[in-house]
Amino acid sequence: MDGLDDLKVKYLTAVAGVTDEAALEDLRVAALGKKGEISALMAGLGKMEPDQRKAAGAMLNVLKDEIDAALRAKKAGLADAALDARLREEWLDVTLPGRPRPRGTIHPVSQVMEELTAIFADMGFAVAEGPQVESDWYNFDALNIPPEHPARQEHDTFFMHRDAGDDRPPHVLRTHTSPVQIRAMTEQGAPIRVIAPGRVYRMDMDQTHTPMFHQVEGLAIDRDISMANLKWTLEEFCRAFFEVDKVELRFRASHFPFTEPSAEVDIRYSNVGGQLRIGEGDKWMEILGSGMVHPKVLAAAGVNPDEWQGFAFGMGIDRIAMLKYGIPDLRAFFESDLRWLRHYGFSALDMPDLAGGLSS
Ligand code: 2NM
Repeated sequence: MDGLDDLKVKYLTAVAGVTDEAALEDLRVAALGKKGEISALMAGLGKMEPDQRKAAGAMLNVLKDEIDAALRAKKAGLADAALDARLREEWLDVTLPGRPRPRGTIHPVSQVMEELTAIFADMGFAVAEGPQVESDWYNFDALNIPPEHPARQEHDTFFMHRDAGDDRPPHVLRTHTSPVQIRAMTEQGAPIRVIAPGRVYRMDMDQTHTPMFHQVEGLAIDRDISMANLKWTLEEFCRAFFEVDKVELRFRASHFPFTEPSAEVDIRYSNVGGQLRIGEGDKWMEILGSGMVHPKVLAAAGVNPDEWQGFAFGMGIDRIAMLKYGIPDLRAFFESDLRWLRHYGFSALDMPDLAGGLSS
């Protein structure tokens, strides 16, 4: 059979010169495809004499295998080259230093809120939230503070605007988070265990007061909750929060409109050269107010006081943050001074949890 050497040279040269897979596929079709040159020659074998056919068939098969092998080798070569090019392009230097951490910090108030939420959650308290602009009913009346009650003046309330001629009582910036507990009791009924941390507002501004500050209040209502449960809960909280084995609390009789009986709670501490230590020494510091929720307050929230009773307490978050982290000046809390925030702020990765020992 003539011309096979020419065919061989033609295709092997073409295959060698190809630089992409599409051109290679075109070549394969031209040579070995159904209507390709080699296939056409194969089809011609039928018209030959048997001897001739045998010899020509063998030669064609050898040529076909050679071209096929060349095509496959080239295809593999192109794939390797493509992979090499990708690997050259897509590289990563794992010896580079890590990216710098975000430079913002967690404010001590946020940190303390996370801490006390973790502690009370561990004791079965859910977190409740509510609006900061409240009706005077939720902020005062429901809490057994009627309109003529002196506590309304004592609270130095911020009132919202009312149009002239609108005689409805104005809304207020909440003066405590107690309205959140009223809403929670009204919505969920009893039994209930919630804490309400958040911003509160009173028209007061001096060394130790800012017009906006933070409070957490707690509420536990069930059939037989007593002052004993209150005392244990607060001691357990202080032990966990101040991270000391021994705490001592002192309950002093007091008066709030929304609790009966009421008690202010002091914690034992010492002051050694300006270093405050909780749980030792002979000094007492007031840290919170508390009591058994007044029957009128339960009734206002739709909870039957003949069936249910419980304790409530409230404390200032900013003050216990200053105490725990040795921060001297309250007013700096809300000045957004970056140097102060970097100094007293916490890492965002430093989320408090009880298993990790809160602030460790
Ligand atoms: C305090 C002191 C004593 C208190 C009462 C209630 C409610 F809504 F359940 F009646 N919440 N918080 C309470 C009781 C707050 O803060 C010094």
